[in-house]
Amino acid sequence: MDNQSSTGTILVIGALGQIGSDLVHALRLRYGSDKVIAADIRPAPAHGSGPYLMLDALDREAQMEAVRQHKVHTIYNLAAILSAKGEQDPQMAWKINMESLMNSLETVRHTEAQRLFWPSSIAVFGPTSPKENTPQRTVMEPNTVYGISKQAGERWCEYYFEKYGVDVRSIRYPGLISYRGKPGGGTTDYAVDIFHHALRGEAYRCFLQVGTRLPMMYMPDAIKATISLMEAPGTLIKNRSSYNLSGMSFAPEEIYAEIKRLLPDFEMTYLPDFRQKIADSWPGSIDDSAAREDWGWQESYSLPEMVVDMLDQLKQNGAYLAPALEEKRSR
Ligand code: NAD
Ligand code: AKB
Repeated sequence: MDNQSSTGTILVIGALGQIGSDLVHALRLRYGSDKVIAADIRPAPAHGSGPYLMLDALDREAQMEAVRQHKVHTIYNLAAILSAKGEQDPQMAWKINMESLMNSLETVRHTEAQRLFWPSSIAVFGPTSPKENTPQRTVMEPNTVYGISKQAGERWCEYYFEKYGVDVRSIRYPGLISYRGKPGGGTTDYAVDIFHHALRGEAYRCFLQVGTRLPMMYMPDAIKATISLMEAPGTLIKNRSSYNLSGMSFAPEEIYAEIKRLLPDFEMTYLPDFRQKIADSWPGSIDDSAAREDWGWQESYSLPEMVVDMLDQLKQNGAYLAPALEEKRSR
């Protein structure tokens, strides 16, 4: 398991978000609850299952202190403002996305921490990038503040690896679909919202229009990719900016048809909003051959398999009965 099994702990910043909820769970199962410290700017959840720190990723000293005090060997920094929310306050999105990354890069550079995971996104691509099978290296002219921050972040990751030897690893996640955590203000959020509405017996109004095909991935695949990238020997990691990663691609009407196959009464209508323009600037599919070749990436879930599992999991834990996701987004 490489350095992941050494003494010390793992620090997950932004742990209460959509990815953090699943990642902390998976890391605790793998390495032990006491070895994984969840941290977020929000207070500890009522039913936490391991160590928790309230931490502002913009506070560099606090990040360094947490690493020293808890003998952290690996940081996963997930704190960010996503694409749709970012367009509502570009200055804030730039500040949080860039400063939290710089603080983690500097923390790993100047402390005993040995490794950093920082997620990028398909949002690094823009309207001038090839739309289908978008290559690992190609034209990248993102036109959202989120995409610009992710592209700049990738450059900084590579810079810190080349210049200071910081062992930073990254994935360009597609839109992620999960049953444990709820999405936090992205353009692909509809692909999670739709399940909650369908299970509550409500019609769903999709904010993207018919034909908007985007790269997506089921969260168990994203977690598997993340842990396998982080456990891979450094010699296999040939890319220190960020790896393209692909699971599936679909348009709203395709996921709707899969859900309707299992819940025949479910109905969906379309009312595109400002997120349509963001979605239109992103690829429809991704070439992830570098991740497959370098560290053996292989997805497990197709669209039909993901839909069956999402509905089963949400039914089992009753999560679809939670308040509407729109409430979270408007905070
Ligand atoms: P999210 O919005 O659900 O979670 C982000 C978490 O960061 C939240 O819990 C928030 O409270 C926390 N946070 C915000 N500011 C903070 C600060 N200053 N200090 C500490 N914590 C802070 O986001 P997510 O979907 O879990 O995404 C995590 C990362 O993965 C982000 O970098 C995002 O850009 C990237 N990503 C996500 C997706 C996706 O589909 N979810 C796709 C591509 C990339
Ligand atoms: C978003 O829609 O902003 C995210 C992403 C693809 O980065 N899900």
